[in-house]
Amino acid sequence: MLLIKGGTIVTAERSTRSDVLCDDEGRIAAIGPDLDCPTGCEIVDASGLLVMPGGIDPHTHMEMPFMGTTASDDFFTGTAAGLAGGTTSIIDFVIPAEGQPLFEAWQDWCVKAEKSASDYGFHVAVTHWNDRVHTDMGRLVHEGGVNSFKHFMAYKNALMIDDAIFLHSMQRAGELGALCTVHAENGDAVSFLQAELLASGETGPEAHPRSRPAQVEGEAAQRAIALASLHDTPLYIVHVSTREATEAIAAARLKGLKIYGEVLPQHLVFDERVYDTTDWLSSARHVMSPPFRPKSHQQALWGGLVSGQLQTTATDHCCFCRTQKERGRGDFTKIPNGVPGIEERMSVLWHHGVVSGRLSPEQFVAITSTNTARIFNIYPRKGCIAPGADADLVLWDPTATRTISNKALHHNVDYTLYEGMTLTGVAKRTISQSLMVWDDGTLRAERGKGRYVRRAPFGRI
Ligand code: DUC
Ligand code: ZN
Ligand code: ZN
Ligand code: ZN
Repeated sequence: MLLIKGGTIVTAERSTRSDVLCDDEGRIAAIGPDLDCPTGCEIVDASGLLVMPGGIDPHTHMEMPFMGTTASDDFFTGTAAGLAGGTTSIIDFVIPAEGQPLFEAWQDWCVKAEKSASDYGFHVAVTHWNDRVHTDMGRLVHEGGVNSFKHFMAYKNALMIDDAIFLHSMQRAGELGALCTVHAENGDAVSFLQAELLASGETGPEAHPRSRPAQVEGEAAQRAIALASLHDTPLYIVHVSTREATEAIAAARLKGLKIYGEVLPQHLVFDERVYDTTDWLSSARHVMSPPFRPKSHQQALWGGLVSGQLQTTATDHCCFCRTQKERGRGDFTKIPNGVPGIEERMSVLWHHGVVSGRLSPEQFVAITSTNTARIFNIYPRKGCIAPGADADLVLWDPTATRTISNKALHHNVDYTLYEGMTLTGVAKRTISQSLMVWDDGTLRAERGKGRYVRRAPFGRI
């Protein structure tokens, strides 16, 4: 048992001075001022600290096979890094191999993820359509504890689906009470622009953002919303990075459509100038999709988060080391797309969101944890500080600062986007299943300790 004494509990609704008692089953047993310490209970001094629900990162790609290689963080190293940064759960993506039945792919991912240090769940990607997919979606919802499916409108000749497949999947998800999620970029437009750039001799990573300009995301977001509106299917748009997509989501919500949007901290902090360098590797390390944008888009993303039109933050944590990025030397379209960020997410959002005055601490909790738990139907087990909820907590030091250095991070990749950045707001301690797994610089992540979190379908969505 753990008794967290003297801290300020911050939830998505309010902040209160209160103690928290965590039981031996990994759940919160009691909350209140001056709780007594049962015999044998360890006391954690939280004075001066905020006690918040552990972060939930609903968008990671641990050990994902992608673009001819495999993401370098596995489920252990990636979730351990998350714990060190205050993130206690992830939702990763099952990506079926070409033609692979969805249920079988999910089983493969379940085996890979057994080594996770933190709790985890899966979205399953629908990459083709046939009767088997229809059946497997049902099995995944009813037997697999999956309540969300992923759709890629980009990555032509690989993961990309056409509108007909998307509509079939939306209809089936609607029957099942599952949520559709989407990577919204027009993959045909990207392919066209990539070919044009390569033909004119533009082969370096600085061509990457030019092959995926803002209109490419805006068009896909609008189309996805229009398709979802046909049957009023709820839709969650991942990594919204443009003003165009943000405005499309806000307009749809004003019409009463159930559209949700996710933002990545890296899009809030970095802009297209990261590609404006003669250092090939530095530029290639920033190759992710959607790419970094002209700075003006950041205002819209912050506005979306502040107003609640965009609800969640995630990282798209997808690590590729220097040798993997080198695969794309001479052809930017072959640079594996992806960047790390799971350990840095909470600090980056506190510093740039709360310290800057844009967000309240309660809004910070909402966008790093509670809204995600609600949207993916794991609330109030996760994203909540209440008796009976999982004892997944972060003890946050709101005034401590740290300078990010890859050497001090725990992910399995040879760089961080935030190298040298000084941030205020640090995860001082992280508690997962009532255990102190990150203790002021000491990581006690345990391989295989994480549990698969089954997510029930929605009653009527
Ligand atoms: N974008 C990335 O940058 N990496 C993984 C997949 C994606 O959509
Ligand atoms: Zn059916
Ligand atoms: Zn994506
Ligand atoms: Zn992704």
